[in-house]
Amino acid sequence: MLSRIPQENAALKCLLLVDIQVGFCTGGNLAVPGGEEVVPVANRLIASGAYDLIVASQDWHPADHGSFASQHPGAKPFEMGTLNGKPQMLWPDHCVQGTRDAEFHPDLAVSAIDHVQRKGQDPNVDSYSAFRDNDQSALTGLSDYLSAKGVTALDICGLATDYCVSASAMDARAMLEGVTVRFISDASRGIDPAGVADTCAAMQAAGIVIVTAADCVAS
Ligand code: VGL
Ligand code: ZN
Repeated sequence: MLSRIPQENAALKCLLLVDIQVGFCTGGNLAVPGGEEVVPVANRLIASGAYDLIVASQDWHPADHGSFASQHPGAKPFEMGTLNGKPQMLWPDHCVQGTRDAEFHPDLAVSAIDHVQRKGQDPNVDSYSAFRDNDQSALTGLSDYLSAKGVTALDICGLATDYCVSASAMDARAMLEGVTVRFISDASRGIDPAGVADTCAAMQAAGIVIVTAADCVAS
C-alpha cells in the first residue's frame, strides 16, 4: 500500500536551455563566440535521460525593441545607453519575432522540449533572465510553471553565459525556494571573458553549483 502514496519528496530534475538560437550562433545577428558548440552538448544532455523536464527560453523581440542600438539615434551596438532611464547595453538588432535569427538552432533536438518560455517582448525593458525582466518586475511565468511541475533541481546552460544564462540562474536561485540550481559550464558560451568570470563568481557566491555536462549525465 505504501507504494501507492504519491512520492511527494521525489526529485524532479529540469534542464533549462537558454536562448540556443540562430541569432547567438556564428552567422547570427548577435553571435556569441563558439555559440553553436553548445548544441551537441545540449543534445547529449537531452538524450541522457537524466532529466524529467526540458524547458527552453527564446529571446523574442519586437522589431523596435529598445535594447537595439538602431532605436537610439547616433548610437552604435555594444555601447552603453539608457532604456527607460536606466543603463542598458545597446545590442545589434537580434532575435526579432518571426525571423530566422529568433529560431532555435536547427540542430537542437527541439522535439524533446516540453515548454518554451519566450522573453523580451516588451519594447521598453530588456529581459536577460528567463524568469523576469531586467527591472525585476514583470514575471515571464516560468517560475510558476516550474513550481507547478514540482521541479526540485534545475540545471541551466546555453547562451550567453554573461547575460541571459547567468541572469536566469541567479533568478532561479532567488525565486525558486528549495530548488538546487546548477550551471553547466561546457554547455554554455559567453560574449565577454571578463563578464563570464564575474558572473561565474557571482553565481558561485549565490550558491549555484558549477558543473560540467559529464557531471550531469553521470548523476
Ligand atoms: C542575450 C543580449 C541580448 C542572451 C539576449 O541571450 O544572452 N544577450 N539579448
Ligand atoms: Zn535580446
